[in-house]
Order: sequence, then C-alpha cells, then structure tokens
Amino acid sequence: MTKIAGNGCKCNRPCHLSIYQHHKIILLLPSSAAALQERKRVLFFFYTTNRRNRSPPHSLTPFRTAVQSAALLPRDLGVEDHHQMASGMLSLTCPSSSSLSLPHHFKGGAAAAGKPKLLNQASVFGKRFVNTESFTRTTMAVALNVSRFESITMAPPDPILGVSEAFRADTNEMKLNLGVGAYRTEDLQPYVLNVVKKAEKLMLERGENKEYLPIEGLASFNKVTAELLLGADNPLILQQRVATVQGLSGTGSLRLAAALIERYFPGAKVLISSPSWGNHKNIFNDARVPWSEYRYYDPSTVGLDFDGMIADIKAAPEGSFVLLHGCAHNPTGIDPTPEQWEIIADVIQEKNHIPFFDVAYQGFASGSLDVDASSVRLFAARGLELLVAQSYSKNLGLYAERIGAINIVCSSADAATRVKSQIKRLARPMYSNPPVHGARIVANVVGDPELFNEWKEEMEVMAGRIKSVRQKLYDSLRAKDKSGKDWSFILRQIGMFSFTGLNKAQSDNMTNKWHVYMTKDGRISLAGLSSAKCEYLADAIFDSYHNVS
Ligand code: KET
Repeated sequence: MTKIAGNGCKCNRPCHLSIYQHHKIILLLPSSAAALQERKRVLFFFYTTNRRNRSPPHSLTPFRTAVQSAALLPRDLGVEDHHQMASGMLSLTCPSSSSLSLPHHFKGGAAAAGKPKLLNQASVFGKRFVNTESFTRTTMAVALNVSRFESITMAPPDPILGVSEAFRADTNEMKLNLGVGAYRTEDLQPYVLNVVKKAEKLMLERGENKEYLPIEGLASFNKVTAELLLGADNPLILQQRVATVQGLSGTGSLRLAAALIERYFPGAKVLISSPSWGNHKNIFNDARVPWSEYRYYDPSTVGLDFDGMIADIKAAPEGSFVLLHGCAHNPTGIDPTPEQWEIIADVIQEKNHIPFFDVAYQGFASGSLDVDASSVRLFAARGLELLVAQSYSKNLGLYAERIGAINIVCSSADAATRVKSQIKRLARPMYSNPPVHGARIVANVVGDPELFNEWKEEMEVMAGRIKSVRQKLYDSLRAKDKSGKDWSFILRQIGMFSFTGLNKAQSDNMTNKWHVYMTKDGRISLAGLSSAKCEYLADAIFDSYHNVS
C-alpha cells in the first residue's frame, strides 16, 4: 500500500486521515495513534478508480464492508497493522475495480459526470455521512459518529420460525402454513386444550401468587415431569437418581444440558442425526460444544439408514453424547423400531457413550404417552446414565409458556444432587429462574388423575387428526399420480411431520406458486393441515414433484 504524498483528507475537519492507494483502491486511514483512538468519532475512507471509464464505479457493498471491518479493528494494534488489515480486507472485498458496480444512489448527477462535487450522503446512510467528495477517478467519504453497531450485519430469517413470518405476509386466501410444528384444529386455528383451560381456572380460583420460583423451578412440576417421562413407579425416581430442573421449554432445557457438557466434559462431542431439528446445531454451536453427524435418513428408501447410524455411532470417540429423538423424529418422522432401539443401546453402552434424548413429542407419535417414552425407558432400564430434555409445547399445546425440563439420570442419588446443583449454577446467570405459569398448568394436569385422563383423551384426538390427514393426503396423491411413484412413505412416517423428499427448488415452488409454506428441507407439518386442504396440498406436491427438477 502506498501513501499518496500531499493528498490529505478533504473533509476540512481535524480527522487526521491520510490517503493511501492499494491496487486501484484509495483508502483514507487514520494517520496516527491519536486518530485511531478517535475511531469512535471518525471512521474512514476509500475509494476506487476506474481507468476504463471515468465515472467513479463505487459500490455500496464493498464500501459498507470496508466501514464495518474498519470499525472492528482492534484498538491495541499500531497504525501499520491497521493498514495491513484494511488492505487485506479490501483486496478480498474488491478483487478488481471492474467487479464494482455503480449503486443506484450514485447514478446520474455528480457521480456520472465525474466532476468534483459534494454529494449529500444523508439519503444513503441516514445522517451519519456528512461529507463525500467525488473528483475525477477518486471518491472519498468521511464518516462522523458512525454507529458502533455498523459491523452488525442482517441475520438471515430462521429456517423454521421465519416461514411463519413469510406466511403472515402472504395475502393469498389459499395459503397454508405447514412450516412450524404447531397443532391446528380442522379450521386451522390454534388449539388451547380443555385441560389447560381447566387447570388455569383452578389456578385463578386458588389465587396463586407470582413469587420467584427457585432456580430449579416448581417442585411439583419437576416431580410429575420426571414421572411422566420414566413412569411414576420407576425405581430411578424412588432412588432419587434423577436430577430434574425446569427449563425454558425444550430449547432452553437442551441449552442447559449443552452448557453442562461444555463445562464438565470439555472436548466431548455431541453426535446429531443427519438430518435433525435445525436448532440442535445452533444450540451446541452457541454453547461451544463440538458436534458431528451420524447417518439417519436414507433418501433411496425414504427410511432409516440403520446400518449407517450404527456404524457412525460406533466410529465416534468413546464417551461421546449421542443425541436421539425420543419419538417422532424431526424432520423425518422415522423412528427406530423397538428392536433397533435395543441395538442402538447396545452400541452406545459398548462405546461408553452417553445417550442424550430430546423428547419434544411425547404422545404425538403413537397417541400414547407411555408408548412414546419407551425408548427412554429402555435405556434407563439398562442402568445407563442419560440426559433427557422435555418439552410441553406440543403435547399440552403450551408453545408460548416455554415449559419443559432437563432430566439427568445418574448412577447414584449423590451424583444427581451434585449435578442438579451445577445445573442451577448454570441457569442462574442465564435467566435466574424459570416462569411459573406453564409449570403450574403441567403440575395440575399431570398431577391430577382426572385431568390427566382427560389430557390423554385430548392427546389421542390430536394425534388421531394428524393420522387422518396423513391418510387423506396419501390417498389424494395416490389417486392423482399415475406415474408409479410410491408415496406410501407418508403413511410410514409418524408424528407431526412428513418429510416429503421435495428438494429446495420444489419446496420453493410449493410456496411461490401454491402458497404452501414449508421448510426448505422438504418437511411439512401435517399438524397444520385440515382434511379440506388435503386435495389442494396433493395438487401442489404433485405439481412440484413432477414439474420442477
Ligand atoms: N426438539 C425438537 C426435536 C423440536 O422439534 C422442537 C421444536 C424443540 C425441541 C423445541 O421446542 P420448544 O418449543 O422449545 O419446547 N420444534 C418446532 C418449533 C421450533 O422450531 O421451534 C419445529 O420444528 O417446528
């Protein structure tokens, strides 16, 4: 990078900038340590020359990137270090001036004429940019009071929850939201369970207070949630070997467990099924827990790649955590058979791995709470230590109450007490203590035999409705599709979802042409489908599958 002698900053302010040239890019950089300290107030500089055509080919994109990166430069480096970093950064963002394009803000006017002229940048970057000057082949800008958040870029929408946002924005009356896994009635309305309403009425009548809960949550909730998972008469509970802590639903409970792994099993890897619920990777990434994937789904059979799964679990470093979906695997809807679960447990035991269950759909796979907990109970009965994250979002429809739990089954009561104390220690600085409303609902429903039975009935109705639209969708597809394509995998899948096998382009067609909102991995939530819409959905799938490659 060469300094261009005699060329100082043209902004007529005491900003201590020097002009440098790097390839075809002109940079204005702080020329002294004092100027660096002033970074808060005065950020930078640059620009490009274009020898072929005399109009200045500024690009807003590299410009912004330059600003952002400059704002990120660490304070304790010298001026030269900054220059080197900035020049490296600009080489990356502007490989050649010819790749730069003229942003529409600059088209016409002073920029097109290529004459020295002061541009008003307020319209481009709000009122932050006070001074931009354009002269022959060089333009420079000086920014004052640039936001300290300039370096924060726009995050992409969430692959699942972002679908609901797009759905809300669509005004087409045929639109259908099959993105998020949330149960809807036949009228496609959200459903508040009757037992939930009854429990809330009870709570109101009792006039319960709003005091803080202990860090571990509501004791009566923790008791019933472990019982629901493992069975009320499970010896592990009687022996007090289960550390249960109320969490912020399934996600928050998984996050607590991830924090525990990060702190007490440094370097241990979590094995995640491929594919899995998209947020699993985010959770472990944010907790700084390394993870890798094990094979799970076989597109050729649209079924379980059991051999691949076993081979990958075997090949993982001893003592890894194996994340398993307790039932109703998300997104595939494919669960191992009871015999396969036994073999999975054998391998995990052999390899000294630690099973880590995510149970977000207890009751939604088979319609029975006990049957859906059988995978977890099978592992627990072997005397294995294990982790289980639970959620009541789906089975009690308590999506917004954020109620769930993390259970850690330990080999002794003493270990469980210590583990629980550490989970509390992790929770305290994260969110201090959990919310009470959902915990009371669960404690009332699960803890009261009458409400519990009513809940089981409602659960069967919900699971039954999903099964019936699953059947109807299959029937419609079979009637329409004479190509010989076998759609029977839809019937073999269980739970809220169907993994259609549609690729991204086909999923895009579902949304763009048919207004059917779904995740781009081809997953549809049958919980958001009504019988009346099955035919329409079958048309959309048929068209997308056969007419989009
Ligand atoms: N685990 C799995 C496997 C899962 O599908 C979800 C939610 C959760 C945990 C967490 O749910 P919570 O509400 O935090 O208890 N899945 C649906 C919603 C979401 O993505 O947040 C979904 O896949 O649509």
